[in-house]
Order: sequence, then structure tokens, then C-alpha cells
Amino acid sequence: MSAQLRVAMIGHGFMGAAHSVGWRQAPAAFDLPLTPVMSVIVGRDADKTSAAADRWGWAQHAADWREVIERDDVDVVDIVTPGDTHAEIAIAALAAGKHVLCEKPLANSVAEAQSMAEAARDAAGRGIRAMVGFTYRRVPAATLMRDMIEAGRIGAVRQVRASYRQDWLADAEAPMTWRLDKDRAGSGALGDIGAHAIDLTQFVTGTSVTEVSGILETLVRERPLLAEGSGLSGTAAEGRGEVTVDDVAMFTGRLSSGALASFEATRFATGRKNALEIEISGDRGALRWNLEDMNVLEFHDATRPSVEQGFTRILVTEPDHPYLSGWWPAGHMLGYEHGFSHQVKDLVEAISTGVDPHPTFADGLSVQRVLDAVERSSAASSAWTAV
Ligand code: SOE
Repeated sequence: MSAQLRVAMIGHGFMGAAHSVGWRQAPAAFDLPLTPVMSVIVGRDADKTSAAADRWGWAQHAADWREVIERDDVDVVDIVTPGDTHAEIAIAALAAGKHVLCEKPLANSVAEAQSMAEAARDAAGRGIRAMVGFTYRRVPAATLMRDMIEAGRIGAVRQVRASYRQDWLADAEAPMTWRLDKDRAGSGALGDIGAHAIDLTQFVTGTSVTEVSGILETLVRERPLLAEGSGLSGTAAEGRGEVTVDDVAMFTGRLSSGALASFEATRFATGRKNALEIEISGDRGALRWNLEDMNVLEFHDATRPSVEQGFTRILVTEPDHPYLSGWWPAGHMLGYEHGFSHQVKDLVEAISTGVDPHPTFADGLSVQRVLDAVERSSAASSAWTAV
């Protein structure tokens, strides 16, 4: 048994479940240099946190994150809470000498993200690692897209089209949630899912967004408030709450290479359930990927004889691709949850070898700056705004 990495997870919602699957599966799928141990899960509601500990296999549950991050038997702090608590928890955990994995977006503001990136830089000097949870970088098709672009297979990148479309708010009577409260979430579709489109664009192209022109829109301004703790759909509403974030974000971006990009993030794309899509157009070809068909990368090679041209479907399940050797034979497919195991694998290996895992908090700050620029542009009649 290799040395242990004792993990404390702060939070236990949907992302808490996804991260728990990652902590449980990664040591079984990959030969890790350190063995993660699911030591303690932290949440304010004792009953919910205890139930999450039992369901997902956490040895203990606790209510006070400040006490937990100081414990000598905790090595890693995994933050899966809403964005309004990321900075306070991450900075305290790094100061306490704990490695940190923090959900995206990194923070609710550039100022917070800057403080986190500075704390991570200082901690790195003490051998402490920090990572932000943009897991779609860890889908094999996304890494293949990056590698093919880097190898020049589509030539010079001219345009990028990136969108993340969901439809869970298309019903005007869908109830309020913390994701619709600016104080908790920081922004709406822009930060929650637009952040993924921005990070993926920067990751696969190896460039950064330098200026944007955008619009943010709230389509439904108030929604039913379900009884506190009901958790059940159809529970009698107790009044209505104000939506204080964007429902839709649409913006144009200029990349540091000079290429142009268009972005869309929406929770009103009726019929689109979790459609993170990106298409990269180069002068020698194109690549396209869609999370709703996540094992396939579409590739158009414009250098082929015209009679053979068209988008081909690459099934990205061969063992030669990153991460695949840990799973199934070719063609057996990976799912949404596998990215969270890949995230654990890369974090554990980075901690063991003493290097900063990507995406770093600096990468997270880079995305935060784009989010902020879109908000400033939208407030200035969509004027072109520097990141
Ligand atoms: C929003 O519904 C959400 O859960 C995002 O918060 C996640 O980051 C994304 O991976 C799936 O959709």
C-alpha cells in the first residue's frame, strides 16, 4: 500500500457526488503513487452530510470546515461548495499546508481569484499543490483535439465556435436554486457553464482570450421558492424569489493568436441537456467535439483529395489515448464521471512528483478575467472590452 493522501471534501451536492466517484474509482483504475483515502466530508446539515458519507464512502462527516482543514490527518482539501466560499476555504487550506482541488469557476470575482492564485503560488514554494476542476480537459477526445492542433493537423486556427447549452431553466416555473443567486454563484450560465467553454477553448488552442464583446440576459426574473429542505419537486412553493444572474451569455472573443471565437452559454436551449460543443476551423482542416457524444472527435482533413473530403468520426477509445489504459477495451466508451477520476489521477501524480497540476489557479484566474470582461462589456452596450 503506497503512502496515503487523506482527503477532506467540503460540500456534498451534485459535485460532491461526482468528486466522490472520482476519489473512489481512480485508485482502482490507475496505479497511483499515493493512495487517496476518503477521510471526511463536511457540510452544515448533519443529516444530509451523514447520508452523503454513507452513500459515497466517506469515513467521517463533520460540520466545521475551519476545524477540519487544520487537522493533522488531512492532506488534501477538495472544495465543491458554491463559488462564494471558494476563496476563503482555499486560502485557509493552502495556509494550513493542505493541497487543494477547487471546483470551477475558481471564484466569484477577479479579486478573489487573484488572491487564490497568489496563495497557490506561495504554497507551491512549500511543495503544496492547487488545481481547479475544469474536468472536460480530461476527456480523451479533448486531449486529442489539443494534440492534433499542436501537431498542425488543421493548420492555422482561424475561428473557434464554443457553446455550452442546457435547458433545465427553459420552464419558467423551474424553482429557484443557489445557482440563480448572484451572491452565491457569482454569475449564471456565464460562470457556471460558460467558464467550461472558455477554459476548453484556451486549453485546446493553447491561446488566451484577449478581448470580448458580449451580452448577458435574464429571461425569467423570478421563480418559485420551494419549502426549505423539501428537495422534492412539486413541493408547494413558498412565494417567489428574484433571479439575480444571467440565463444566457453570448459573446465574441479575440484570441491571442488573432483568431476569432464565438461563445454561447445558456440554460434555455430546449432539448439540449448538457451540450458543451466546440468546433475549431483551421486553414488545413477542422475539429469538432460535443460532450453529448463525448467519445467521438470529428476531424476534417482539408488536405485530402476532394473526393475523400468530409468530417470523419474518430472513436477516441483506443488504449493509446491518455487515461484509456485504466478502463475498458476499445469501443466500450467512457462517461461524464470518468473525468473526475482522471482529475484525481493527475492531481495525485502531481503531488507525488512535486509539480503543479493543470489547470492551475492561474488558469482559473485567466478564465475569471474573461468572465469579468464579458460582464463589463454587457454593461457597456456590448462594447469590445479588454480581458
Ligand atoms: C450545471 O448544471 C453543471 O452542473 C455545471 O455546474 C458543471 O460544471 C457541468 O459540468 C455540468 O453542468
